[in-house]
Amino acid sequence: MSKFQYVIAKTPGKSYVEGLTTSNLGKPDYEKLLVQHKAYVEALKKCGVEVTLLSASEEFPDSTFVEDTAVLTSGFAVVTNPGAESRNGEIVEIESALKDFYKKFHYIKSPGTLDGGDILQADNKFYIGISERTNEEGARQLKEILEGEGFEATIIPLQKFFHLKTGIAYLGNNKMVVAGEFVDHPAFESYDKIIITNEDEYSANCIRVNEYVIIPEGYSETKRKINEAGYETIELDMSEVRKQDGGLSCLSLRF
Ligand code: CIR
Repeated sequence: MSKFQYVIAKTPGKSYVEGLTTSNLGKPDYEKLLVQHKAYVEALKKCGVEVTLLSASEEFPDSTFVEDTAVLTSGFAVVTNPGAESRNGEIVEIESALKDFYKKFHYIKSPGTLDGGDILQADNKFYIGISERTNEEGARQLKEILEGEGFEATIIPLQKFFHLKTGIAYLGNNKMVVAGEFVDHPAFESYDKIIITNEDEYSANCIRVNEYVIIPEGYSETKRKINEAGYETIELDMSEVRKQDGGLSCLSLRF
């Protein structure tokens, strides 16, 4: 797995509490969220990356979830076309921030829609989820872009998960963290699977960043399994992020 050098994250605005959610976990506490977001940025720095922290945008309540706006590789960036109307304009700022790092851009175009949360990279392979946010046309466009750039791409229609990466994470060394519908999914048969139980499902959204795997706090079984697989973990309290259907991967673009 290639080493990440850079991360883009974005401070949540006060409007975050009015963002999209299906969680039924109640209104987020904004002050608590800021503390959690700060800890997230600090954890990434500990992993050895340089963090570009964009300032808050009140007009886009969900814009702290920067992952959904782009798909990044070492050689090019794909600016997505986020599937939620209220989030679509988030790509303008992200494209401009990415111009400091990338020369080559591709774009997902309407009627295709695609959220970065539906995209998982495992070495030279990409998995593209079709979800409420990513439609068939968006998935097809991304597959064509990736194959044109020499990657493999497999499209995976989701059954229950919100985004593909809600239930799966790649740790490198052929190790795949899987939950729910991905545990027995034929597409992931060839990986060494770290299986997350239904009750710990939220912790399947974890991120390997260089020498560490960042996991949500409160999942001792997941921590044990990932430690046993040979990774050092950093645990973060994600309570206020979870209330808006977010997880660890959603809060950053890593490249
Ligand atoms: C949304 O509904 O778009 C946000 N409230 C949560 C986005 C989470 N993003 C992700 O899983 N990649």
